[in-house]
Amino acid sequence: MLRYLTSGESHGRCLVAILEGMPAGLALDPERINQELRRRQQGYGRGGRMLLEQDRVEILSGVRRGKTMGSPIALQITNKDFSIDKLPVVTRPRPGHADLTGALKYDQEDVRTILERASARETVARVAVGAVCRLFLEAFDVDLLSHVVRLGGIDAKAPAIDGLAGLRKRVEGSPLRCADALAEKKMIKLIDAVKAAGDTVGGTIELLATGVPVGLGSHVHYDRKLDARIAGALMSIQAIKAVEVGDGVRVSMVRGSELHDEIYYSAAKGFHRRTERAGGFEGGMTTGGPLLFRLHMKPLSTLRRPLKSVDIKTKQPFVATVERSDVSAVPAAGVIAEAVVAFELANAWVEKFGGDSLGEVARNWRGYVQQVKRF
Ligand code: EPS
Repeated sequence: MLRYLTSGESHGRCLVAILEGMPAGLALDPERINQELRRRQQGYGRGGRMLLEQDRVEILSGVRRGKTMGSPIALQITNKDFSIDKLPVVTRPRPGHADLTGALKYDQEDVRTILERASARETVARVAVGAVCRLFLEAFDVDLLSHVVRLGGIDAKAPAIDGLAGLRKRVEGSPLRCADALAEKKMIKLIDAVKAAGDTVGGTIELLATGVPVGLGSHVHYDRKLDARIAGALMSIQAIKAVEVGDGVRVSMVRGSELHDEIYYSAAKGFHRRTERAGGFEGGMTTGGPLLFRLHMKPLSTLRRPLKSVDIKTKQPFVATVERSDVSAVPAAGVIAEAVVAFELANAWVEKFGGDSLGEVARNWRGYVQQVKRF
């Protein structure tokens, strides 16, 4: 089993993660982690903080001579904006943020105690963990990619691209991680307009994973269903309000005959489907097809345009004015989603194939792939 903890506040000294259970022998180049951290910082619509920070990881333990040791891996990313003790007391909770609810629950008169940890800056640590898991999955040719398919009311056309390599070319380097250049232009215009209005805007991200074999997760018990585990992990990303697997909400609107992926067999391909509407899951197990998730992100709750709220000390209404925020962090949420899915897949992989070293896991995986082929 893999597990991890994150620690750290938005304006604290640093963000920290400990990943436990990663098999020994995986080559771990810190630059690959830094690459993922950089991807998380990108995206049109982000605010001033991303100009300030240059997130870089320090690997504190669990790695010797560039390879994992099988021991817990401690990762640390230092905040340039380490100002938590100097920042003023906050008594004005933002609608939509954890501010008021957290202050009531934790009995805090200073909302800062809550918002510092609730901030999406915590995802720096999750992306670092996900980057390690991604390297592990790469050893088995598993690939993951997210792209933005909606921003505000603007939909991107589904790209007619076969495989993740083609999609990656279109998405990486695009300012909104969007494969539809025409829609992206409109999205950028929308972000500019929303920014001028002091407002924020959300969007939808599609996430794909390929190379996942049949049979990760299990139908036998609710907490082993991998689609549910991944959906839960995606829902835990700040500002995500809905997650779809495969055709998602559409399944309630069509007939069974229009939905289910029919099964075929040929000597060359073995068992296969010609459609992938199930998103790569049946019975909580991976089918061997590509995984598809869609995540819906709400507009961020730090906005310059005033929303009605009440000061928790004076109990007087006020209209908030906030200086620094992102107008949209939808592309970044996609990168974070890749990281959390990478962790869940790596965890399911270690559960299924076991092993304390990368070689042992690989041996078990190869044996299983042969077993499925013989079926
Ligand atoms: C973030 C850092 C934050 C925000 C954003 C995400 O920096 P700061 O609060 O100093 O401007 O840009 O945080 C939120 C969206 C939030 O709700 O707190 C980051 O590193 O991703």
